[in-house]
Amino acid sequence: MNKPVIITVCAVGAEVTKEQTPYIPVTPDEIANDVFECYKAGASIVHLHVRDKNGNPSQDKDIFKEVTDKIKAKCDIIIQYSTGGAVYMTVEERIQGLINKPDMATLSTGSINFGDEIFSNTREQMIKIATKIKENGIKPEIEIFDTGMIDNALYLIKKGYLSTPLHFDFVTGLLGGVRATKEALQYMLPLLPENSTWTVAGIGKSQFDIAKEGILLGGNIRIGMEDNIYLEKGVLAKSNAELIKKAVSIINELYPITQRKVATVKEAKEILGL
Ligand code: KMH
Ligand code: ZN
Repeated sequence: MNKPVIITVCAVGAEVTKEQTPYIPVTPDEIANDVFECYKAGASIVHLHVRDKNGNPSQDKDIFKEVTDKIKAKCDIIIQYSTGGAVYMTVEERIQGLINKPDMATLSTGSINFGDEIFSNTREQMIKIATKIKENGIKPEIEIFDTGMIDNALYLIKKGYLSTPLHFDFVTGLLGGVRATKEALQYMLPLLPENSTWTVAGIGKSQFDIAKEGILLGGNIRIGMEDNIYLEKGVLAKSNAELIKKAVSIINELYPITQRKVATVKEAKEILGL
């Protein structure tokens, strides 16, 4: 059998509001319950953002701890903290939760337009985040929003801020970033360092189409309301678990071609060297 497909659920994010979809989980209990349903459906990693009492994006280490504890009380899903946070946050704010030593944490290796704002990751900011990730013994996931960000990651490896083997996440389909196409993946994959593992995410309507390409190309997938709130055109997903179930059905439909099943947490840990 070929390598199983790791499903990451990006359940919350920083941008989606209850006005856009009433189904976005924002309280610690809403997040933990939805993540648990996603785990039961087949997700083995949760890419985690948290919200404050008003539902606004937060990187507060105590809220991260509360949500992490609630999830861990229910299941052993791999916990990955966002260090991206929201566009207006300082790097210090973005990395404070890493003291909780989650299994994984993101590192975006470059700046990019994000809506009307800039998601800022200057060289100095990247080095600060990479250093904090390393100090806490956390496995990084390198977020690639555009092709040149791969070269920034290679630079950080060369300078010793990152160690291989690395796990990458291609966040495709953001306006101004790399397109959510098979051709874009085929361009980027040979640029990764040897022995890298990778996931693909698609923003908005590209989510399931690019996931399919990722599965066929041997990669892993990120699915969830941070990136896409629709189950299908015009139909809001009522939970992240609904989106995960749809992803699982795609993996199963492709099985005759790929011989790839949905990865368990144990398999995901082996693949990622956790
Ligand atoms: N919310 C975006 C500005 C990450 O989680 O590491 C950044 C983001 C990336 O979501
Ligand atoms: Zn995120």
